[in-house]
Amino acid sequence: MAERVTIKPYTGPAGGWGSARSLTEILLREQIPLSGAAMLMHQNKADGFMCVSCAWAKPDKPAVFEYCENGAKATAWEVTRKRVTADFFARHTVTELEGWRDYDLEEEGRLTEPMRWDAASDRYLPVSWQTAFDEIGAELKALDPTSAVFYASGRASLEASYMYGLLARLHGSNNLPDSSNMCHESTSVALPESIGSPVGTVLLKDFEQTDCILFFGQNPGSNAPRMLHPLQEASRRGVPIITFNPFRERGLESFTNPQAPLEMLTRSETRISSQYLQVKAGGDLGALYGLCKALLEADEAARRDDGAPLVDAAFIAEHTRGFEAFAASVRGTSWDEIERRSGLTRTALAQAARTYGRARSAMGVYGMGLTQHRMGVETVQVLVNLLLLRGNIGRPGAGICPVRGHSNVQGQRTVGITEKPELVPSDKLKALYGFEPPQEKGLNTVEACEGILDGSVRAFVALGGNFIRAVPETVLMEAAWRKLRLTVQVSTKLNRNHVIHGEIAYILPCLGRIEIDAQPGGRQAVTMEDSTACIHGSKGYAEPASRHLLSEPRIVAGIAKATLAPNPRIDWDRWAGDYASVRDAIEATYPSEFKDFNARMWQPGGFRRPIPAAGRVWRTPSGKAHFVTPRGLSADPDTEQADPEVMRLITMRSNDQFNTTIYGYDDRFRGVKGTRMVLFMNRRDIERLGLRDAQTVDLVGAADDGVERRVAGFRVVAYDVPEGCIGGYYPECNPLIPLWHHAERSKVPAAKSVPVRIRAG
Ligand SMILES: Nc1nc2c(c(=O)[nH]1)N[C@H]1C(S)=C(S)[C@@H](COP(=O)(O)OP(=O)(O)OC[C@H]3O[C@@H](n4cnc5c(=O)[nH]c(N)nc54)[C@H](O)[C@@H]3O)O[C@H]1N2
Ligand SMILES: Nc1nc2c(c(=O)[nH]1)N[C@H]1C(S)=C(S)[C@@H](COP(=O)(O)OP(=O)(O)OC[C@H]3O[C@@H](n4cnc5c(=O)[nH]c(N)nc54)[C@H](O)[C@@H]3O)O[C@H]1N2
Ligand SMILES: [Mo]
Repeated sequence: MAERVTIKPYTGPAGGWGSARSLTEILLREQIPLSGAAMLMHQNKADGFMCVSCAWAKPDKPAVFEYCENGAKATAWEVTRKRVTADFFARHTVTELEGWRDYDLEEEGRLTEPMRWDAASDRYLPVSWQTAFDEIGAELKALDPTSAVFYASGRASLEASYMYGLLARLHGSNNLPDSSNMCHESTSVALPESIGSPVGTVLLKDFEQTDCILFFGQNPGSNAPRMLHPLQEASRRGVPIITFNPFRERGLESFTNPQAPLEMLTRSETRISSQYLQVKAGGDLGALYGLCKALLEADEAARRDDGAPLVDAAFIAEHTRGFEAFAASVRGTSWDEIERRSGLTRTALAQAARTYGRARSAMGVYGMGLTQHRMGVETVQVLVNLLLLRGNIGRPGAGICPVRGHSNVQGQRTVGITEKPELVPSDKLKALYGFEPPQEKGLNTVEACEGILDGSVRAFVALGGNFIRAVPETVLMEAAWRKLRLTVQVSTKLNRNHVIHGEIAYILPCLGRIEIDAQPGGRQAVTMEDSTACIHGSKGYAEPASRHLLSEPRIVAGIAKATLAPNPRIDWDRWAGDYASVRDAIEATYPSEFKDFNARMWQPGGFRRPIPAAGRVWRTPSGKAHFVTPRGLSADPDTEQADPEVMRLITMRSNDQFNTTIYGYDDRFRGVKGTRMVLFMNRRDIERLGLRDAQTVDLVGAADDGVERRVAGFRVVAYDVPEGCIGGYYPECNPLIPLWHHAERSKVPAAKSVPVRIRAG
């Protein structure tokens, strides 16, 4: 299929008519009948299903249509009428499928029955569920348990995730990386040190009470569109929204609610950001230092002149530690260095600091633009410091708000999918199930990749996701992946990870969350935790895509029974037949988080698990919140820019994808139609490097480590981005990211400032 490529600036709002049109096209393409469209009425409702797209909070009083363009696309993607049957695999060898685009693989529709790769014919052949479980179990048993990895992608329910974590630990390792290792792990490392909680403190209602929003590196128009509603309401109340983002994202500039008829008819737009600061990639640490410096300077001046102080000294004295060291580090950093690293002027930063300093309550919201950098952890911590300076954590309208990705990624961590044994209540697991949970740290995503490259990892089981496409260092990883002894993919759709596979390879197709899950114990519901730590029940409404599909809990139970010695205290079949019994087990393991779990799961808006920092209880060793002082701005090699030909590549999402799932080749908000192979560049850089708009170029890795990294065939697009920074799409750009180029302290691949050079094609 050849798409016509057009590139022209998009000047409309996020939402609006463009959103309505884009959705209609998808429903038609997926052959969704009206009953499928009616499905959307159940989306994100207290008695409905929780969206399979992002993790944004679900209100207790939902709108009639509580879904967004991308949430509806995700629903359509799951309830599509298209099917991948055994017949499809009979027609195509796996080597042939390797040549297909990601888009074409997933467009084939839903997987329908378990398949096993057959080396002789290079085809996937149908296999019975029992044969699959037996062989997987036999292979896992034959390997050293620490050479098997159990990955999870952030979509599976709390119930499936709890069972999966237990399976890995009973098997003998903490090798439980999940997609958050590529995502908000920088948050999960930063926040416990700073405020003693691994997750955000903000609730949806804080958006109604806040006086100022600081918004860093998150693109709500594409990736959390329902968040545009609270942002729109805040903006209408006159709340300043100060945005830090190298790209001018449409969703952060203006929004028309596609579900408000009057707004649509009158084409009225709401301005979202009051100040837009186009920080350089990775320049946020510098920008945050600038905000803190301006605030401290203004505070000193105010105190001198008997004005109202801007720094909340009483809060700092009562609730925090480390202020003096941090303040000294800020004072010791020159404006010159702050401007150079951030790409922002002192004037602009001082203006933002003034706005922040005037606000009674303020919140810091952020996404991948902060976490996916080498200094990702430190940057999040300095954002917390900025909030602490004015007591902006633990009161209404204030707080820290990481915007999580996958719909249950936060919840998976809550119920034990983690490589870190200290985050697991081992004593509880021991008491409940009579075994010694492994105490050795397991592999996170980057370490799992290292183990696959050096051959120490032999088996990879994936509960969802498309690991090989999501990780960095694509070329070396694909070659090493093929040497794995066993690869098992629990999936809903065909993807790259099925066609790049190990010696023994299984595709285990599962029910999606929107589908009816009938078990011996009746029709089942599952639960998930949203970005604000609220836990919701979710019930499927659609007919399953195939009668051969099993639920994720059932598949985990099947692998567990075939792999583990029988344990009289665990009845896997009972769990898989009645998820309420899994929820009882979750409650027994985490009694304070999940008190009365089964009774509370349908509470409108979800029930919130306790977040001590939200009530100013700091679960840190000192019992106080900490101003953590980073090593200083010069610790970040990516913001040095010694060689003017080395560009910082930002890899990001279009408006037409969900991670590695490509819905289409348009990025409406960035004015691109018909292609994903674009390179957004500042016009002055285009001239400086002797290039032309619309020219075709290659990107090559600039790291001096002996590995050749190249992606060919990008079209240069002149765009409003800071000089020295360029933008391209994930996952196409992943071959350019060295595996070692990750956040130093969390090992999140640093996908937002990849050093590359441009070569005329
Ligand atoms: N429709 C849709 N929804 C999704 C997803 C999807 O792919 N499609 N993915 C889900 C997942 S798993 C996740 S993690 C989230 C991701 O959602 P986001 O956090 O929005 O992720 P990205 O699209 O990667 O882009 C991040 C934003 O950061 C900006 N940015 C890049 N570098 C920097 C920087 O150095 N500093 C600052 N301040 N900003 C920077 C980019 O311009 C972009 O606007 O969305 C979730 N929701
Ligand atoms: N360069 C670059 N790389 C990145 C990022 C970036 O910004 N830049 N972002 C990173 C981030 S934030 C993330 S979260 C990762 C995402 O990495 P992953 O979570 O591994 O990838 P996804 O693309 O979300 O996985 C898509 C597949 O999940 C399967 N699936 C969908 N629904 C279900 C379900 O209900 N059950 C099961 N079992 N399977 C299902 C389908 O088969 C589908 O093909 O990528 C990371 N990689
Ligand atoms: Mo993510």
